[in-house]
Formats: sequence, structure tokens, C-alpha cells
Amino acid sequence: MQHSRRQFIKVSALGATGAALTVPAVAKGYSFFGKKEPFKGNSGVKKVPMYCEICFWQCAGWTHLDENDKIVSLSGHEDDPHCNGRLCPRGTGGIGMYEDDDRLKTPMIRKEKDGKQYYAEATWDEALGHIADKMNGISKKYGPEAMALISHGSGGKFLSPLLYGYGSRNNVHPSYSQCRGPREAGFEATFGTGVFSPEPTDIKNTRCLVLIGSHIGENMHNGQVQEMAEAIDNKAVIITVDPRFSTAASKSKYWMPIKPATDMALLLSWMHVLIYDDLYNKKYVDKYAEGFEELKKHVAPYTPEWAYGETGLEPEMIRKTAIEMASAAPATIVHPGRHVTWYGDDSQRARAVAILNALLGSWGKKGGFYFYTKASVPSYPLPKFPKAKWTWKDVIGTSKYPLANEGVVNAVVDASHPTNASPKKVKGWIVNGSNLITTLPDTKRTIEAINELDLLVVIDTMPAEITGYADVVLPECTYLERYDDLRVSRHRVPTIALRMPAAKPKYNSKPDWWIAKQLAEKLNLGHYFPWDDIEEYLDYKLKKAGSSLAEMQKLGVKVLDRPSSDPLYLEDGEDYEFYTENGKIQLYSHEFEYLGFDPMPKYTKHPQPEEGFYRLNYGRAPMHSFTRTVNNPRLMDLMPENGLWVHPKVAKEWDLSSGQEVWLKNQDGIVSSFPIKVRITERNRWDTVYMVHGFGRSDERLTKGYGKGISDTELMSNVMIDPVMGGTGMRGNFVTFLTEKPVPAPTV
Ligand SMILES: Nc1nc2c(c(=O)[nH]1)N[C@H]1C(S)=C(S)[C@@H](COP(=O)(O)OP(=O)(O)OC[C@H]3O[C@@H](n4cnc5c(=O)[nH]c(N)nc54)[C@H](O)[C@@H]3O)O[C@H]1N2
Ligand SMILES: Nc1nc2c(c(=O)[nH]1)N[C@H]1C(S)=C(S)[C@@H](COP(=O)(O)OP(=O)(O)OC[C@H]3O[C@@H](n4cnc5c(=O)[nH]c(N)nc54)[C@H](O)[C@@H]3O)O[C@H]1N2
Ligand code: SF4
Ligand SMILES: [Mo]
Repeated sequence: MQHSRRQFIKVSALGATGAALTVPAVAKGYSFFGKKEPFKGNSGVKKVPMYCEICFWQCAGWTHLDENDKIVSLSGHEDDPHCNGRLCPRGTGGIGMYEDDDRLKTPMIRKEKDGKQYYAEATWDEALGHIADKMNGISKKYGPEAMALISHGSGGKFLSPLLYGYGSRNNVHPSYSQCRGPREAGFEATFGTGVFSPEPTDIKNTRCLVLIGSHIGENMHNGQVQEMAEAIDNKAVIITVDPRFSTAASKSKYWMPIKPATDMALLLSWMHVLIYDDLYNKKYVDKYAEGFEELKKHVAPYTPEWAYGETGLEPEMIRKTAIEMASAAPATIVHPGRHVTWYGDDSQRARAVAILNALLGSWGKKGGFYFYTKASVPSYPLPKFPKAKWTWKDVIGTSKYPLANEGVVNAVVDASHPTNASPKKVKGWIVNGSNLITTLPDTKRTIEAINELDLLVVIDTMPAEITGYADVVLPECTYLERYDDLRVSRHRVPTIALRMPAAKPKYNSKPDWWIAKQLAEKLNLGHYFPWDDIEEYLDYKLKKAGSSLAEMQKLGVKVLDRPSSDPLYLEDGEDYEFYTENGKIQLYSHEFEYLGFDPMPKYTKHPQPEEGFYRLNYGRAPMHSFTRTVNNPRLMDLMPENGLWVHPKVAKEWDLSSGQEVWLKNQDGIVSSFPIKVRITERNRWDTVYMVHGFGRSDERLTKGYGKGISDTELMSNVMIDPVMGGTGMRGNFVTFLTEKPVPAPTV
């Protein structure tokens, strides 16, 4: 029986359940939109370089040790442009990830006895041997292409050569298909280049910053928050478009409480005003762009009066904000956003944002978008990888998601799902640092796909929900206990950052590079890991880049000179070819047209909630990162659960009081596994409810996070796929309140 083959295993915590550690001043020295004092660490006698893994801003910093070599604190690296010497509250609380008693402690293999499945502790040799046997079996039966790697974070770096050497190219990331994918597609079609991370937004020099659902300040991407504080000090105009009065909205001159799902109407009407009121940057557009006449005709009907009917935003406010943007241009940023998989037409919305920036002339301009640079660090030379005969693209059809330039996780789910009738099937997943059960919408489909797999390997630090479905669980040590590949980031200046262990791996956990190399050896693929250990690997690369491991162990971050041949901005009137087909910014996209998509973004009406239902809105909190931190002893102290933002009018209708527990039921009848406490606030439009993503952990091994608040993901059964790049739109789900505990209680 294939479908019951993989029971979700809830083993009780292997060790004693540790009492939550209370540690003061997690966020010491960090004041949001305020004080700029770097936090230098506590009483450390020794400091070791690291870069943070609590989110993907990857701030570089130091791990401070006391005289007994005990880790005492973390601090930001003074020379690092990602953090300027300050970590965010999550980064400072990163020690909690290392300390957490609930961590995975030893490899485990799924076994079955008397019809009951359980995890048996295993040695690394047994666990990796078991994986190699299974992978060899998959290769024999379906071809090596039937394996996939799903990763987020640093670990993918070492597992990728393993996957490629094995003969598969199914390398996919939720940070693309569930996050920034649509904006990469939209900006690439317009400017010929994606946005990438960190975003090259010149926020500190901007005079007008437009945030469309980017909740910087709750979205704690460190350097951006700091630069926004600087922009505010410099009296930049902030315009925030958000149905919720976000922290960013509270710092804004204009808060535009848009009706959710109607942003495209606003973007088109802004274009209308800029063009028809002659406010756009004519010199820039004439010199660098093509398709202006088509765009002008296209946006003619999209007046602010028309947009008012869709968005609920006063025409006067739409005009005023367009004038603000134009008067500050080109030092204006219409922020591309980051998590942009919202309504399924997201690449088109990102195109609209890109076109607005083009009309304002901000791409390549001071206070707009700068041209990033990157240190040149050669890769370690490896033998040629074998060719893969097919990938997930061939399974879903090569004409689908034509502009997906990175791997689409949901397409791999489709390629593993029982509905895949093609002989090409993905039968094995290695999941590293991604909690797919809480990360992908439509959980039911994810689990159906998992049930078809011959092998699911999960490499994690915590007993995250996804580990309960694994055939083999491998405990990785945390980022404070390991080396990783170098951080070579895109920024204003080229930098290289080192992460090195500040402590021995706790329990029987191992670093990812070691896991990948050992598994490669078991698969006779050792030649793709031709170095003896990671220090040799890093030293080789660093020497090629003009440094060395010894130097980096002292420096932590090396800041290189930006060559003068690679300027940060365009000069006025400078000749410049964009990376598009003909060197011009594409206001009208021939590529989109050729692929069967609208060459210029159009407005699509999206469904609005029915009577008694509210749109499920979600976002970030400054002290948590997804599920990554929702068990972290230090950060749980700061925010132990999520609450449900409800407008007072709605609370009155439902007779809800603040702090009352409710369960939520979505449009498909799915009921939340746990209750959530109501928080009555006018900071939220009446037609939506809001919660922070990452809570409602459902694995009892997570002793501090289990059952605290609820999970937004389990209520997302409606997914709107972006046809351009395959992103999963998650914002079309509607919920209603259950004020009594549902009977029968939902099964977690
Ligand atoms: N419902 C809903 N879904 C979302 C989002 C949302 O807001 N709501 N946001 C989307 C976005 S923007 C993104 S980027 C994705 C992120 O999705 P994921 O990348 O899946 O993020 P996390 O939930 O942080 O899961 C990360 C897992 O990595 C583990 N981990 C942490 N550190 C390490 C390590 O050093 N090594 C290893 N091996 N594992 C580690 C954690 O324990 C956790 O289980 O989710 C997307 N999905
Ligand atoms: N503290 C913290 N910071 C983080 C992360 C984290 O986990 N914790 N994760 C990082 C990651 S991977 C990402 S991708 C980013 C995500 O952060 P962002 O890209 O900034 O934001 P989103 O999650 O897309 O959007 C959340 C905001 O969109 C608003 N919103 C909802 N619906 C609509 C709508 O229809 N229109 C408009 N205009 N607004 C709407 C919500 O009210 C909310 O304020 O955050 C990053 N920073
Ligand atoms: S923004 Fe915070 S959590 Fe993210 S890398 Fe920097 S310090 Fe770490
Ligand atoms: Mo993300």
C-alpha cells in the first residue's frame, strides 16, 4: 500500500526536554530606526568569524567565546556592508539555534515493525550507506534524473556538485518559486537583469521610497532597515502601499491602504499619471527604453478615477504620490519587493514595478538602483559533470514556466505526484534546510507527492515537520559549529566573508560539506570532492582570490576595491546597453509576446472574500524567521506565539474580544490545527485578517514551538500559479472564525 507507506512519525524528543533558557538582552544595541551603536559582544576573550544563517541576508559577524571557549554572544562585523556592525534581533539570538535541546542529535532511519513505523538511530556510516543504496536503486530503475535536491541556505552549495555528479539537474529552491522568482522574471524581461539578493536598492541615498507590500522593519533584512532609517533621517518621502498599517507605514508620509489583490490597478494608474501629466523622465526613457508609444496607448484607460473603483484609493492620493515620485526622480525607488508570489500574475506585477522605475529613470541612478559588484573567487576545479537526459522542465512540458531561470519546487512536487502520467518521474528528494510542509502551499499535494517517493532524505538541524516524513534524517550541525563555502555577495563593494566553527558540533551532528563528501564517496562520486577537507578547499579558493584561509580567519570579512572601470551609477547621458536583446529597456516586451504573455501588464480582477470570510494575510515579525526560529529558546522568549489581527468592526460583528482564542476555517473547509488569539486593531483592513508566518508548529519534538499559535500554510489550499515562472501565489485564501473548539478536533 503505497499511500500508507510513509506514516508521519512523531517520536518523542530523544533527550530530556530542556527548560527554556532565559537570556537577557537578545537585541542589545539594536534599535530599529534608531540608535546606531554597534554591539561589540559580551566579555568575549576570543572571537571567531561567522556569517549568519538565521535568514538569507547573511550578515557577517563574530562569535564571541569566553575563557572556557564557551560561546557567549554574537555581534555584527564592522566592515560588512550587509550589517554595518550590527546584527538584527534574530541574528543576535542565533545562539539559541546552537543551544536548543530539541535539536536533531543523531542520524535516523525509518523502519517498520508489526505494521508500525519508527525511527531507528543509526551511525553516519549506516545512514549514508542506506541512502547510497536507495539512490543506486533509483538510478537503475528510473535514471539518475529521478533525484532532486530541494534546499535553502548554504548547504545546497556542497550538495549541488553531488547531485550534478550523480547525473541530475533537479536543483530547486523555495527562495525562488515561493519567494522572489516573479520579480526576477519581471525585472529581467524589462532591464535584462534580475534583482537578486541583497537587492541593489540605493535606499540610503533615496529621496522617495515606495513600498508595495514590502514591510521593511518587520521584514528585518538588516542593511535595508538601516538604510531606510538613514533615508528617513534625510527626510526622504516614504510611500507605503499595504492593506495593513505596517511598521513601514507608520514611518511613511503616505499610507495607501489598498484593497488586497488590486495593486496592478494602482501601478497602471501611476504610469498613466506619469505619462499623461508629463511627469516621467523623458531624457532617460528616450535614451534607454523602447516601446514608449505602445505603453502610452496601453495605459490610457487606467486613470486614477478608474483605479479608485478597484483599489479603494482616492484619485487625489494616487496623483499626489505620483508627483512625489516624479519630483524625487531619479532618486526614487519603487521597491521590487521580495516575497512576491501573491496572486498568480506576479511576474506581470513585477514588470509593472520595473516599468515604473524605468519611467522614473531610477535604474542605474544614485538614490534609485545601483549597479552591484562582486568579488571574483574562482570555483574549485572539478571534473565535468555527466549530462542529464531530462529535468523537471521536461516533465511539466518545456513550454510551461518558460522564464523560470531557477528551480521551481512545486514543479518537482508535480513531477513526483501520482497524477504525473509521464514515464519521467522524480522518485527521490534530498531536502536541506527547507521545511517543505510549512513552506509550500497546498500541504495535501506535497504529502501526496512524498508518499510516491522511493527516498526522502532530510538534512536539518531541528525535528522540523518535514523530518517526520523522511526515510532518513541527517542532523546537520548549526552554522556556529561549521565551515561553509565563502559568502561572495553582490553589493556596492566586493566582499568575501568566512564562516568558521566556534565550537565542536554538538551531539552526533555533522557539517553539510562533510555529509556531501561522504555520501559522494559511497556513490563512487568522490572525484567531485577532490579536496581532503574543507580547509584545503577554502584555502585554495581564497589564495586564487588574493587572500588565504589564515588571513580570513583573522579578518572575517575582506573588503576589496571596486574597480573604476565598474562604476556604481550611470553618468548623465552616458551611452549604456542594458542586458536585453537589443540593449534597450523593454517597456513593451517582445519576449513576453513571443511566449504568449501580455507584452505589457494588464489588470486582472481577483476574487474577493465572500460574506463572512476574510482574506488570509501573513508576513514577518522582527524577532522570527519563518519556522527556522519558532522553537529557538532565546527568540521564543521575545515572541512566543502569533496573534490574529482583526479589525474592530469585524470583532464587533463576531463578538470577539482581545485575547480570545479562535480557530480558523478556510474556503475549502480546512480547519486550523490549533487556536490563535485575537488581536483587535484598526491597523488592518476590515476585509483581511493577518498573522505572522512560521507558528503553529505541529511536531511535538519541538517542545517550545509546538502548538503555539497557528500556521498560515495549512490554510492555503488555493494556489494561483504564475504561468511565466511557476511561482505559487498564496494570497487567494479566505478564512472564517470558529469560536468553539471544533469537534472532532482537527488531526495534526
Ligand atoms: N505560508 C507561507 N509559506 C511561505 C512563506 C510565507 O510567508 N507563508 N514564505 C515563503 C518564503 S518568502 C520563503 S523564502 C520560504 C522559506 O522556506 P524555507 O526555506 O523552507 O524556510 P524555513 O521555514 O526557515 O525552513 C528552514 C528549515 O531549515 C532548517 N535549518 C535551519 N538552519 C539550518 C542549517 O544550518 N542546516 C540545515 N540543514 N537546516 C537548517 C530549519 O530547522 C527549518 O526546518 O517559505 C515560503 N513559504
Ligand atoms: N524578521 C524577518 N525578516 C525577514 C524574513 C523573516 O522570516 N523574518 N524573511 C525574509 C524573506 S525570505 C523575505 S522573502 C522577506 C519577505 O518580506 P517582504 O517581501 O517585505 O513582504 P511580503 O511577505 O511579501 O509582504 C508582507 C506585507 O504585504 C502586505 N500585503 C498583503 N497583501 C497585500 C496586497 O494585496 N497588496 C499589498 N500592497 N500589500 C499586501 C502585508 O500586509 C504585509 O505587510 O522578508 C525577509 N525578512
Ligand atoms: S538580517 Fe538578521 S537574521 Fe538575517 S542574516 Fe542579518 S543578522 Fe542574521
Ligand atoms: Mo523569501
